[in-house]
This record gives sequence, C-alpha cells and structure tokens, in this order.
Amino acid sequence: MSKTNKSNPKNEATIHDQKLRRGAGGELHQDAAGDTPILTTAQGGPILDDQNSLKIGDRGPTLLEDFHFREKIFHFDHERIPERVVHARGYGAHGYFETYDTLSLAEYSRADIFQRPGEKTPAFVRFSTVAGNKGSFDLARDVRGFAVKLYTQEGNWDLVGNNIPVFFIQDAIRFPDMVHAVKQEPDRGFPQAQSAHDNFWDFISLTPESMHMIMWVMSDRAIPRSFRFMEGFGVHTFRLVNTNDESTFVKFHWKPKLGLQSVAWNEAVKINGADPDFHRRDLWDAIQSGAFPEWELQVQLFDQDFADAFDFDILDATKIIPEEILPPIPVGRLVLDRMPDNFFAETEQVAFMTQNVPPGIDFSNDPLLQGRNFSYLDTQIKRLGGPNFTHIPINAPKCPFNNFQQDGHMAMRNPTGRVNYQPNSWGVGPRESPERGFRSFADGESGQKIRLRAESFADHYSQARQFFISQTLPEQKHIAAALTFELSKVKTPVIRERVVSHLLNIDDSLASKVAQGLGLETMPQAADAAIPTRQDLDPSPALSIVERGPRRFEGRKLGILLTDGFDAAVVKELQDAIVAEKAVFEIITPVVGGVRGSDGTLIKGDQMIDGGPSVLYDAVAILPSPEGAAALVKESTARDFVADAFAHCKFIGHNDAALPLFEKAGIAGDLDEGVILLSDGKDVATFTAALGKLRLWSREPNVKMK
Ligand code: HDE
Repeated sequence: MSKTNKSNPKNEATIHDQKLRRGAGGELHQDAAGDTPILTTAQGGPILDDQNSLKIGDRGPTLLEDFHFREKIFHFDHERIPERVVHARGYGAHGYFETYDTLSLAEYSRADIFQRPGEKTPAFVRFSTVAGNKGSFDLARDVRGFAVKLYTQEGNWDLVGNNIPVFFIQDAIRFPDMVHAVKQEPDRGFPQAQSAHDNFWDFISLTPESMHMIMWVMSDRAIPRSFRFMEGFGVHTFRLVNTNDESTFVKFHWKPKLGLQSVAWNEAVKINGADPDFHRRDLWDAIQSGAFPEWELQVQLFDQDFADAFDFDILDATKIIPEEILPPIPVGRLVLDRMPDNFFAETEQVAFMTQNVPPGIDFSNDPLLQGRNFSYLDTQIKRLGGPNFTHIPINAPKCPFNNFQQDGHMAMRNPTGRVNYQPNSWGVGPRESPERGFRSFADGESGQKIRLRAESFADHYSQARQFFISQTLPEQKHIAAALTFELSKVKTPVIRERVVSHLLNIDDSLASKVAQGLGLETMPQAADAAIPTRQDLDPSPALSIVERGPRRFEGRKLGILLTDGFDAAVVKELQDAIVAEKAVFEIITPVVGGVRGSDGTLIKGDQMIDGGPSVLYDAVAILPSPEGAAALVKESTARDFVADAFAHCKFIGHNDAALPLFEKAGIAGDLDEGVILLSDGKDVATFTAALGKLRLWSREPNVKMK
C-alpha cells in the first residue's frame, strides 16, 4: 500500500474520479450515469483528474507541464476586476419600466420610451453605498446609489442617480478630493465605509457648498431600512426635447410604492454586525418571494421663465426645487421582478454612464453633470478592461444597433464581409439618420473662457436650513445626534469647531445641540458666508421621511420569538394577520430546529435567538410559555432582543409570560402604548393596526439622552 493511500483515504471526489475514468463503455467523455457533462479545460479538452496535479510519483514535485493545473490557477488568479472607485458595494435587479396610460410625456420629449402609453421597457437597477469597499457592510451612514439602465428602443438610457436629490459639490473638478477625503485615510487604510473621521470633516468644513448635502446625509435618509423604501433622484436638471426641438427642463424622481422608511443609528450599527448583507438579502427575499418592489417615476417640468424666477440656479446640484413649489408629475412605474443569474456577470459588470441618453433627453450645463459625462466612460474602460464592454450582455442595447467599430480586447462582435467604413460605394452598411438620430439641443452659448463659479451658486445655507426645519422633531434630533457622533470621532478640535461654525448659519438650536453634545467650551463664530444672510424659506413637508411614512406594514417584517409550549392559537392568528397585511414574519426560537406549541404542533425556527436579534425586524412579538420565559431571562441575547426593540421605538406584541423578560431587560416600568398585550384575536387586530406607524417616536425621549 502506498503512503498516499494510508494518509489519504479515498474521498468522494476520488471515487467520482474513478467513475469518470472508467466511464460507461470506457470512453472519457461519458460519466457513469451517462448524462453528466464532461469537465473540460477552457480550450475544450476533457479533464481526467481535477483533484490531483501532475507529479513525478505520488509524492514527487509538481510538473510545469501540467497545462490543466496552470490554466485553472491562472484563471482563478485573474478573477477580480478593479472595484468601482466609488459605489463599489452594490446590488442589482432586473425589471421593467412601464409608462402610464393616463399621461404621456410625448408633448415634451421625443424619447421613444415616452411615446406609447402602457409600454414596458426592460430595466436593470443597481443600488449601492458610496464610500465603502466592495466587502463592506450595507448599513453604513452613506448616500445610496440608485442607478437605472433602461434598454429603450432608441438606445440605452442610464439615469445614474442617488437616494438624495443634492450633492456635496458644485463642480466635478472637486470630486477626486471629495472622494479621497471620505474614503479610508491613505496612511492607515481605515476607517472604511464611514464618514466619521478627520479627513472627511476637514474637507467638509472647508467646503461650505456641501452644507445642504450634509443635512441630508446626517438625516435618517443615509440609513435606509431597505432599498425598497427609498426614493431615487436624477439630481441634475436635464432637458426633454420634443420633435419641434423645443426644450423643457426636467428633474427626475423615483418614489417607492411602499413609502419611505429608515432605521435608527444604534440599530444600523448592530445590523451591520448581525447581517452585513441586510439590504441585499432584503431585496433578494422580496423579489424571490414575488413581492416585487416598485417605484413611480415622477418629473418636475419647468421652462426658462421658471428657472429665471427661481431663488436658486437650476444648474446647481446642491439645490432642490421643493415639491410644494413645483409638484412632480407621475409618468410611469419601475418594477423589479428578477434577480440576476450571476452577480458578477450582471451586477458587477454593469456599466452605467450618464452620457447614455436617447434622442429626446439632453443635458443641462450643470458643471457636475458635464464632468460626469467624461468620467463614466473613462472609468468603465479601466474597470472592464477595454472599449468592448458594451459587448457584455448586461451592457448591450436590446434594440437593433449597427456601426463600424471593430477589434480591440475581447471583441465579441466582429464585422463580417469586406465593408467596414462609410461612406462606401458598395451600398453596404448602416448610415446616419437625420430624422431619428440624436440631435443636441441647439442652445446658444457664448462667453469668455474662465474658471469661475457663478454668483448664482453662492447661497450655501438657505436650503440646508429649509431641509432642517422641514423635519419632524425626532428627525431633527437624529440629525443633531448624527453630527455629534460623527464629530466625536474627529480627533482635531479645530475641525469640530469649524463644522459647528457652519451649523450656526443653518439653525441655532442645531448648532448649540451639537456644540453641547461635543462639550465645546465656547461657541465658535458663525462661518463667513459667501452670501451673508440666510433666507428663511418655507418648510417643505415632502422632505421628511416621517411625514411621508407609508402608514401601513406592507412589505415589512415581524420577528416572533417563541419557546416550547407557546400558545398556538394566538400565534396562528398573528401569522394570518401579518400575511393579510402583505408583510412577512420570521420565527425566532432558542434552537433553530423549532419549538412545539401548546397543541403539539412544531414550528421551525427561521433564526435561533443568537442569529435573529430584534434589529433585523420592523416590529416584534414576544410570545414564550412561562417555562420558556424563565429560561430566556438567563439568556443575554434574549434580553438584548427585548431591550433593543424597545430602545429602537418598535412596536412590541407580547403575552403575560413575557413580563419577566421585560423586567430583566429593564423596561418593565416604562411600558407604553407601543407595547401591546396579545391574548386573543382582538388584541392581534389592535397590534397589526398599530404596526402601520412603524415606530413609536414619542418613546424616544425615554430611551435616549439626547
Ligand atoms: Fe458618480 N461615479 N460621480 N455620482 N455615481 C461613479 O462610475 C462621478 C455623482 C453615481 O451602480 C463611477 O461606474 C463624478 C452624482 C452612482 O455602477 C465614476 C462625479 C451622482 C454610481 C463616478 C460623480 C452619482 C456612480 C465609479 C462628480 C448622483 C454607481 C464607478 C461630478 C446623481 C453606478 C462607475 C453603479 C459611480 C464619477 C457624482 C451617482 C468614477 C466625476 C452627483 C449611482 O465614474
């Protein structure tokens, strides 16, 4: 017996191996069953043994001659492509955009996608965080990318937006500095996926144009509960151009059908540990279960007169046009109904480019947009390795396309025949179309060549203030708490003070809350402003998440904590009620194998208590038996389950047996109307009706110091 056989008993792979070698009838190309495809090299050569490299003897050196081994390892070595320089961590899904029957944009735009009411256009959407690397976590406090590729009949239209309608900077030339400042600091390589560090706040404090965006990213918008519960924005002003070559300015908005919802910061921190893939799992689960997320496309349309009369420059991407001033008009819906077959091929390789616009949609002079139109093509060439990234199926148009582009790395489509140019005398090949071709809006431009920011871009505080005063009280508190938290991680006192000096130009109460939270001994002077006074704009309720909440539990998730001996009737009623709300539930049990109810039925656990903390749920029901509760009080994870659900202002359903757990979690003396006893069907109805409020924010002052 050889040494190998002694030390390496036959495993399954080797047995399979031998079956392969023996084969039916002895041929290599057939396995024992006769229907399993043969493993081959990339060159198509059938493989004899994929478990052992070629050696001299069974314990000898490996041979360079082993081309199969070398090919396998070489390919593996090259599996990674550069991650996106920003928005590296993302998650995509397929779906469609459907124009509404009721209203058509055809009067304003000749874009083919808007011509036929009720028509469906295939779509691919990628959601992302901005600052973190590809392997970072989902609940970073960050902007979310909301990039939409629409495969229209006249070419791909990419609306590469965010979940926040404004941006940090006004001119694309500042982008590399902004991104360097927010990403991990270059000497130490941390912190990643976090803006809470000196470099970021140093840059911000020296960049007053970022103040409006700072209000948004310090608000709950930056910690969304789900991609499904966030808005999307095209951010820039674009143009629609009709068949008469008339232009109308447009801002694009995606409104989630299930309403807006975010999580609490303390919850976000814990979700990142409990499930770093929280957002992608949520999207996967929803789509796989047939609960297809949906957004409405709404447009704000305006002309040059409106633009001239508006308080701010419509080319300035740090400004919004409040919805109360210019109500958005619904024009269609986006539905995501299919996950990619392969994450890398689709989500990783999808190449969004702001310059992908079909005839009928055009750019404005927004200097951020103009810069982006260069950056996105450039970055795809670097990332995807050459000019033929449009040959990758996820990036290829789905309409007919013809041109004479040829060759280059990885060319998958090559011209056939003799003619690869035009004009030609052979009468072969595509030609331009004066009727259908993309015609830029012929705006009259003149002026000196200068590097200068327009005076009309100079008010950096008024809309920041408008955003702040448009929030409900709990939301305002979250902004102050977020700023305090972030600045508490900044080690350089002068940077902290400089940020507070800007806050003084936004709202005094906000500035003093943050100053107090940081323990500043003296209040700094307000920052010098390019425009000395801030305008007091009317609040815009549309800016508040709480004001725009869904008022229903649809699409949300209830966590039900059970032990052996649970009351099967109440649990059944609760489960039915949740399903009737089009929501989902998960069962959390001491062991994942499940628990037996009072009537002997077994319910399997979706999570064991350690794996299913309450931060993963929108609300919880705690329904143990008295014996089960007695065991749970000794379990720190069970106590955290209760304490966190309460601290995060969630609605809690419970039975009498849960009370000792409340005692142990330290909340027994604070129970409020958000903690609801579930002893029969009527109680269950009361509980499910309350769930639509999502959070009991009035509890917050009792559970949080600031
Ligand atoms: Fe991007 N941005 N960006 N950005 N951006 C990229 O392109 C850039 C900006 C946005 O899921 C990069 O393919 C510049 C605003 C999204 O694949 C890069 C400027 C908005 C995504 C790039 C901006 C966005 C990107 C990196 C300043 C909201 C992810 C990888 C002028 C309207 C798309 C890539 C996806 C990605 C450049 C500012 C949204 C480097 C120069 C404003 C959603 O090209």
